[in-house]
Amino acid sequence: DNAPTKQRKDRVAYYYHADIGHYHFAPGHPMKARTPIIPALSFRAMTHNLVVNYGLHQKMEIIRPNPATLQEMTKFHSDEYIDFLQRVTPENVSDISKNPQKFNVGEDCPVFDGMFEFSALSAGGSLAAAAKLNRGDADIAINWGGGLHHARRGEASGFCYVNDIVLSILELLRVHQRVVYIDIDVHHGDGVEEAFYGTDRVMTVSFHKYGEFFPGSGSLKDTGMGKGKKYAVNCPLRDGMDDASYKSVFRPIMSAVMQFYRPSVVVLQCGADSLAGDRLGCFNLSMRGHAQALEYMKTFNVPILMLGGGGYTIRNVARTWTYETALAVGHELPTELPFNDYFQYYGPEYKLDVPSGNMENLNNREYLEKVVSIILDNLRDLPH
Ligand code: ZLS
Ligand code: ZN
Repeated sequence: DNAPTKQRKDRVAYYYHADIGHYHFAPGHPMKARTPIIPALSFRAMTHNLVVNYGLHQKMEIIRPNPATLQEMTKFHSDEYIDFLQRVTPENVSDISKNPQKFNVGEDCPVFDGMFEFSALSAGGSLAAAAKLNRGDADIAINWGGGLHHARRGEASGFCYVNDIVLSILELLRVHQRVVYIDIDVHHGDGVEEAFYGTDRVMTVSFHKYGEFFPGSGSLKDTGMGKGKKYAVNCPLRDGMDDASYKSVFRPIMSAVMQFYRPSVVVLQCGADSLAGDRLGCFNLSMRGHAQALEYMKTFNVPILMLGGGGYTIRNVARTWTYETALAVGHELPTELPFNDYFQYYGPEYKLDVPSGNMENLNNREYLEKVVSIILDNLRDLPH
């Protein structure tokens, strides 16, 4: 069974709470409709429904997480901010805080009913998943309700209120000396990078669209500071990244990270807004191109915490995360979609695959080679 060519059979723990699929951000907000902007709702439920109808629940342990407690959230967030999140409602937002702008709630991060409960469930799932890996009780733990990488210590940002990723990495650091964080959402993983910018115990690696795009950070030159210098990696990309281009940057960079840094656990944020046809994204990845990140990281035989993130063409998010769940358990899926509660959303093809589109790729080979070579030079300087 140890033959290197053979895929290891992983023990997978999958965290899902039925409530996570059913929050509505704000009336009049486009995401309350069938095509949510904010990844809080239907597509978590849609993914889970597809996972179950493919029979994947029989191949892994399904666990219903508890909401994260205030004490757990304040391991990263400030007391004042968590207190605000817990108490604020759409009705009292103007009374409760003289200055709600202080916590950056507003257009991108509306105060909606259940906002705190939603965030607590998202964080509770990621925390429980991290603890499961810490105990050695699973090889891969999945929380599609997590991955909210923009939330900061004292404020909300980019549809994210509580940073479940930072919290779960803090949990992993109780047992693991070195943690690698990989972010394949189309947006820069700024909140996680910032939290660990000054430490060498977490290496953050983000692949994202850079240039006139939210949140604006994540340039090649941002590599960490103090003890954390060289332990933040940013791969800035242009519109139209296709599968081959993505692979040509992801593999050499992650190979060097794993070789030089030698982490004992990997956290993979699987934001699906890097797929072709995403409503907010601008990349051109197919489902299989997106999943090659996980496929490649599995070959290192290190435990993996898989998290969700963005994704705004919901039928494609559900397809891709279901496929990645199957990849985690090592089970091949028929491309014909099984009947499920959301079947009509998958027409007219009713197939599993998300194909790439025909958009122009603004990342030419020279550009990508240059980016990779600068990143590899930085990594070679690490103490080893
Ligand atoms: O990574 O670009 C921005 C900031 C603005 C433009 C939008 N307005 C509303 C605020 C100011 C500069 N925000 C981004 C945030 C993207 C967050 C990605 C999260 C993640 O995928 C992880 C989960 C943005 N892009 C698009 C919108 N906001 C946006 C589009 C449409 C709407 C409706 C609801 C709200 C206001 C009108 C909104 C936001
Ligand atoms: Zn995103």
